[in-house]
Amino acid sequence: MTSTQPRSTGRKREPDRNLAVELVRATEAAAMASGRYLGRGDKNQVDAAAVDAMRPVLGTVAMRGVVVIGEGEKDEAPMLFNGEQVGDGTGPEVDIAVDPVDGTTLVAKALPDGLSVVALAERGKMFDPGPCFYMRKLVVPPAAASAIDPEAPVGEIIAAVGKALGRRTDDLTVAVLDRPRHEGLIESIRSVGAMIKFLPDGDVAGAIMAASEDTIDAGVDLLFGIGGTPEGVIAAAALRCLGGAIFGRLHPRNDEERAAAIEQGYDLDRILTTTELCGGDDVFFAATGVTDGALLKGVRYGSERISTTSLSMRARSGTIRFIQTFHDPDRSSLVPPLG
Ligand code: VTB
Repeated sequence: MTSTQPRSTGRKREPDRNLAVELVRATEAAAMASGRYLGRGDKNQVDAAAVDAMRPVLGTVAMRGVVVIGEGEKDEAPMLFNGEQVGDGTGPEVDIAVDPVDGTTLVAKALPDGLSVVALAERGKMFDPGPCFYMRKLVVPPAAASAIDPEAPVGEIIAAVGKALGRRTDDLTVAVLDRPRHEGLIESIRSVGAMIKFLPDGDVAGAIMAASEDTIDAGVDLLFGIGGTPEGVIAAAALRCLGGAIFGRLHPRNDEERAAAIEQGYDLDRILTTTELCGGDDVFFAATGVTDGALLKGVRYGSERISTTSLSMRARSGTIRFIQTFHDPDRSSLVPPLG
């Protein structure tokens, strides 16, 4: 006899507000503004347009947010800097991570998978990257999350993921940022017969593709390599919603950074798990495609409407939404005026 009972984990609650749906408006605005600079070769223009457009929309979201992953003090960015308070001053206290465009160079050069991204977690639950610019990352899909030893050699990890997915190693595709520092890693991947998808930039998109086995068919099965620590935290927020796992180890660029990290109490040998990078029950994630990619379609500027494609996800409910939106430039406040 088949059960007619809906599957339930017993964790359901009364329907409530899903901030991820509101956050999409912020990533849509950033995508529409920055997408105008497609192929113009200037990544700073891409970033500035995205930040300018995103910030006022975040101000309307019912949250008391503090930016913990922002534009950073490094370029003395006047907006969405670390520590800035965002939101309308009501609602939950949250940590907020923004990447107005992950892959500004992707947009400047019209390469795939440039995204605008925002993630929220409960206050104090996002990992603070401190001085640690890079992190060595491994991302695996849900079925492999508890089946691998992140300290094992690359070939063994790929084989374990294959086994967990019921797939042959040489049928798997590994996403890797295309950088000289990954030469050894690339050799190890090739030596076990797996395929490689090189990412010119943008390992948040790569992590989502790797973790989204049964939701987004992007042709990527795992991700390896050294990328930004902030992007690792943002990827962890996405994985809390999607399932799958990220394992990260801080990777200082030089002795000075190593010393600063140790001095500030970071353990450089420790493998950070998904929940250590982004904890708590309430995690929200939104992303909008700026350039066309395997994950999302880029912005289209039509004669009547501008269209955007976005991803909106929430960890507590596990809901994953793809949202296609048609914006009227004459009526929508999300559409920035043409400069
Ligand atoms: C990484 C990656 C990002 O830039 O931070 C990369 O995580 C920078 O690495 O997604 P390099 O120093 O090797 O360029 C991105 O690709 C885009 O911001």
